[in-house]
Amino acid sequence: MLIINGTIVTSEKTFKSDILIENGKITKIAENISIPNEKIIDAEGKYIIPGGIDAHVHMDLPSHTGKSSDSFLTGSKAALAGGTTTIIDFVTPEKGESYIVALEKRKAEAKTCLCNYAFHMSPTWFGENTENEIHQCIEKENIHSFKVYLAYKKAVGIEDDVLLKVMKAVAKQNSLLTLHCEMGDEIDELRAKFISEGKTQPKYHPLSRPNHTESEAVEKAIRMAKETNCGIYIVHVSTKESVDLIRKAQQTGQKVFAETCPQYLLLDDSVYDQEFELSAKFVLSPPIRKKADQIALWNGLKNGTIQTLATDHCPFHLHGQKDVGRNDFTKIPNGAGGVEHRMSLFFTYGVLQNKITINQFVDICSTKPAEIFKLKNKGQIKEGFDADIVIWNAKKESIISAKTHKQNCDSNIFEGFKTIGFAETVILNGKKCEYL
Ligand code: DUC
Ligand code: ZN
Ligand code: ZN
Repeated sequence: MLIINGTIVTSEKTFKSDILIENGKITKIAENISIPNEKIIDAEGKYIIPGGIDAHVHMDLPSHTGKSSDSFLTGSKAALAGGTTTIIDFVTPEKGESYIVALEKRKAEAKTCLCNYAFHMSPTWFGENTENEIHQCIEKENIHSFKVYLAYKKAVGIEDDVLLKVMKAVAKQNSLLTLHCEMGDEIDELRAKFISEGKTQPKYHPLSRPNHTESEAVEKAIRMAKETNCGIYIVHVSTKESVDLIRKAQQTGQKVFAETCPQYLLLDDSVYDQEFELSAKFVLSPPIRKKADQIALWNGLKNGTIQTLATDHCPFHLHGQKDVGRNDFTKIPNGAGGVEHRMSLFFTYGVLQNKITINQFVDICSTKPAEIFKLKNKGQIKEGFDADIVIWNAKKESIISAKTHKQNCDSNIFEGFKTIGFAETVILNGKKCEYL
């Protein structure tokens, strides 16, 4: 396949060139490549960018209301439609279960995935064989990140003694610890207090998880990572205070990476001042914050404190799932979808509003997640790299709606958002995705 006349965008530069693709790889980048009988795509007037990498999604996530509504099949279709060619999901062993056994089960669930995928392993417990299993994940299973939850203590969350053991084991193998940073115990107390006072509506969800419950957890993670010499990646950073702490740690030379998500950049906490039908979809954790936090997050992306934009894609239907918590916000399954619109939202509200450059767009959506999570030959338009390529039409306008999205969910937290920019052609491992 030959792509001609397009404008290639990398982390560093923007230039016109043709691209030759053979056997799923980018084999040549040069001007005026001419090969007879090659399948030609004319990308005149379009950008050519590496396929997006969403480093944080939860397809088929079990909850008390059934699984999150996107399966690997429907969620990956939505990802591809939005220009994302690789997702990183999670393996979450039961407490006491072998990590490797859990991994095999998860691989079976992911068989229907249409795009490329990888996993983070989630240590939910630590036993005698855990260090060996972590080693096996790295050496044999291509897993390069271990994700712990400091919230959700009654389910997947861990206590500090386990966190310390995991950090030491991950540090010893020179790997990366990924963290959901929220102070679980304090949050559990606040939730119980609100419910006991009859404060049951979704608007109490953000009040039960105030900014300091995130930033204190971030502070603790940074401190313990320093003591154990462990590299860390903090998922879904949502507050100004956390950005400040992360920047300070980075300035001392500590290996701390950070991720944020479109919902924290584009929505503010006024979304909770609505009736249940409209506010329940915003029950996700951490919650939607204030405008001042949005500004700090945009600045963090611009100045490099935050390296990646992921989605924490985890949709639940309003009808039949979220509405289980109509009389108790703590029963609403946490999460929302985003994998389909991550890139178009970031392009529209980031690049087109001059908050980031188009090169940063590529870096943050694709190149950095590939580097951080060691996705070999991904995340760049470069000779020898996998041909995961998006031809990006920067002019196409759309309006996001649950009526038209590909995600399997009866609602969308970005309902009504206008987007400019669209993944017009998606090439996955050298083949054009025809069914999108
Ligand atoms: N937060 C959510 O809102 N959903 C899934 C997991 C998480 O951390
Ligand atoms: Zn999380
Ligand atoms: Zn998550």
